[in-house]
Amino acid sequence: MNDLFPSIPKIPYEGPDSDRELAFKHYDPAARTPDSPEPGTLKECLRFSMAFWHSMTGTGKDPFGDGTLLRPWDGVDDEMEVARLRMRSVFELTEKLSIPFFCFHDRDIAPEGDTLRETNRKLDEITALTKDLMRTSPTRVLWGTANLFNHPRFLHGAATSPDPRVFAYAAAQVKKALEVTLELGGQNYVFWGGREGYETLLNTDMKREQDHLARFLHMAADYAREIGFDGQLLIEPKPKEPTKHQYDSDAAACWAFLQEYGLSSRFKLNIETNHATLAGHTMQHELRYARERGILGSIDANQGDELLGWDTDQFPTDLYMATLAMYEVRKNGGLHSGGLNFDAKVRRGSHRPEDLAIAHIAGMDTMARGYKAAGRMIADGALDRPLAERYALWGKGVGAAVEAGRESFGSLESFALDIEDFDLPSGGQEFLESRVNRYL
Ligand code: XUL
Ligand code: CO
Repeated sequence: MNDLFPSIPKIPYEGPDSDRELAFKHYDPAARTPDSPEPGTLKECLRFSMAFWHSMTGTGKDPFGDGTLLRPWDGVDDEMEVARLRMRSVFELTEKLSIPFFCFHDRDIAPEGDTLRETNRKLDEITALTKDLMRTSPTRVLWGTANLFNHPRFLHGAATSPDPRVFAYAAAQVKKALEVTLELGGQNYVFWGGREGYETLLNTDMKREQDHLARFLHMAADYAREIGFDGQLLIEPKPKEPTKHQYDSDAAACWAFLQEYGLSSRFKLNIETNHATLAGHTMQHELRYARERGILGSIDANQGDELLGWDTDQFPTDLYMATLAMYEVRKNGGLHSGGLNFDAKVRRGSHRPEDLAIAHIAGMDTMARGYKAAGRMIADGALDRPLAERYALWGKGVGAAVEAGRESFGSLESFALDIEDFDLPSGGQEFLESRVNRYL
């Protein structure tokens, strides 16, 4: 392990009574939860991941002010040396924090050159360094992706650009990013369509752009097969920002898109909390929707602010949200090849290197606590029992006949004409809400 962050030690688990900044209170990486329906330690079940972009390339810059974050590469001019220091840092910090994975965009880990050829050469150099670091480190890649939104060439979109040369460039970039992800043993590959949407319909052929996006994703899936990348392909829904409207706006829109274009067997979803908030959904809604369709692939664990209309990407500390999100994960039989990637950045005022560790500790403790609470809720049938009762009438009589497809409007009219009293039970919402609180 390097020592680029000397103020951050290997983080110990000290238990819920600890009040130390640099200690876990709920995430004991080696512990097996007794109520776990999934096998493995907490580290194996929660599959935490550090996001290279926020943690390594973030500076604290915002539209109103310059960067504030103190990092070991401050003052280093050679951009390849900065890239090397950042890659070493991600290995050092993930090991110190018992985080088994990291995620990256191609352009996070290596800078762009003047041509794609030169950019790829720089990327190859950092890929070789990464493989080298993996030889002595347990840290692995959860997913890779291509940054198809930063450079001005993508100002009208990438796969949905009106210019086919940009489409071609994006294809070449994803081709390379898939190769790098495969070479680094990445378990998934993510598509987030940052600029795949529109600013105004006045200049947009929406159907044509969506056809192009689907064609692009088919080619990506074909190429993944060609090179033997059998990791999960994931679409990451987000409704807006940077565009006014993004085509992969929420889980339901993605599901419709994947089905319409024959992509649903190869793609699942990477659901992000702050994106759910921007879409006007709870995280639980997005996860439930994906889970029930068998397309819950992975999670970008963060949280937004209900009072702000943009993607604040805060570390998740909302225990209520975490518990209900982990409820869906555990109902999904765990995260499988996905993980909990902290697509989150420290606040601009949290500028010390230690704050980066403390933020991850806060997020990991929150998700671990939610995971344990959800496990107890499931073991007790806290929500399952009332749910089964609520729908019990569908298990017999006319309900069972409707579900079996044996009724028609005519037969139901005969059944309904003489009903006098429905005698409906309470929905029990307040009781269930207070019951959930008992598990927090
Ligand atoms: C942007 C976002 C991305 C994706 C990867 O809101 O979440 O960082 O996770 O491109
Ligand atoms: Co994300």
